Amino acid sequence: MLIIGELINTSRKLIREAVEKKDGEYIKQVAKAQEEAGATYIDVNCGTCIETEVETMEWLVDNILQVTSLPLCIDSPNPLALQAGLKKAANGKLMINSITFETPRWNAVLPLVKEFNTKIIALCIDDGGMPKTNEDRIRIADSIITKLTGEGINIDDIYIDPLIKPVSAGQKNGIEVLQAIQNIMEGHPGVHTTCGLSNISYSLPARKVLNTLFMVQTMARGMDSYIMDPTNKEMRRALIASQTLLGQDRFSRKFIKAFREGLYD
Ligand code: THG
Repeated sequence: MLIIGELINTSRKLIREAVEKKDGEYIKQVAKAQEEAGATYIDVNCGTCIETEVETMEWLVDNILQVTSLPLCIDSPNPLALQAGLKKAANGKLMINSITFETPRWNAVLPLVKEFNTKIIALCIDDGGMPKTNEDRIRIADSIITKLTGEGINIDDIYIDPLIKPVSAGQKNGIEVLQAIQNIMEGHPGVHTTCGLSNISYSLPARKVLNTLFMVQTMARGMDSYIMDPTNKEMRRALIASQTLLGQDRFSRKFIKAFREGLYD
């Protein structure tokens, strides 16, 4: 299970303020907190800083590397920001978030995957845009996996993001993703799937409950990575218990350890 801590994102008010004030201490604190909570990667996203994305990415990466040895997941649609972040962070097995099957983005990001030998998150989007049906989603995923492996990218480095749409916008948006995960992972043994969890609950109340349960449901179909807040206790409780129930916890060791540490009190 690969947990990508999502908290260093300038769409969050406290991160935006820290960037504006050049408060590196706050960034370091959030990086450290995610590592201590069990994150395996730290996402870095400053996409809201449109004019200054490249410099902001460099500043964030510099600060994060001062307190953690976790590898980073550089999160931007902008190839220049990706390149700047990757250059600064060139240690460990880095991750790029993300490539799509849109021709210009594909052509700009694929060389970075090769140059920096990274893991790669691929969104199910092509030149026709976002998938309209679940068949579109599965077809785009198939094309991306075939093309990436054809380019010499190891299947173990590929993380397909099926793109989560809110259930409030379409009753079947949750169940379709579950079917897509199963289809994609069965069709391409060894490939990984990931997603951001907060879209599923957009515009509904009690969002954390919906996000947590959707994580558990997607895990049961094989999803093996999440872009999430690792410091959220309800989420961590559900994550570990679900791993135990799904045969991902030898001798229930993780569950017992978490219990002893008070996670279920
Ligand atoms: N897939 C991929 N990458 C992604 C996403 C995805 N990167 C960005 C995003 N989605 C995941 N990251 C975040 C980071 C922070 C928050 C949500 C998703 C967050 N949001 C607060 C909320 O929703 O309540 C609002 C901001 C605030 O706290 O002020 O914290 O899907 N590949």
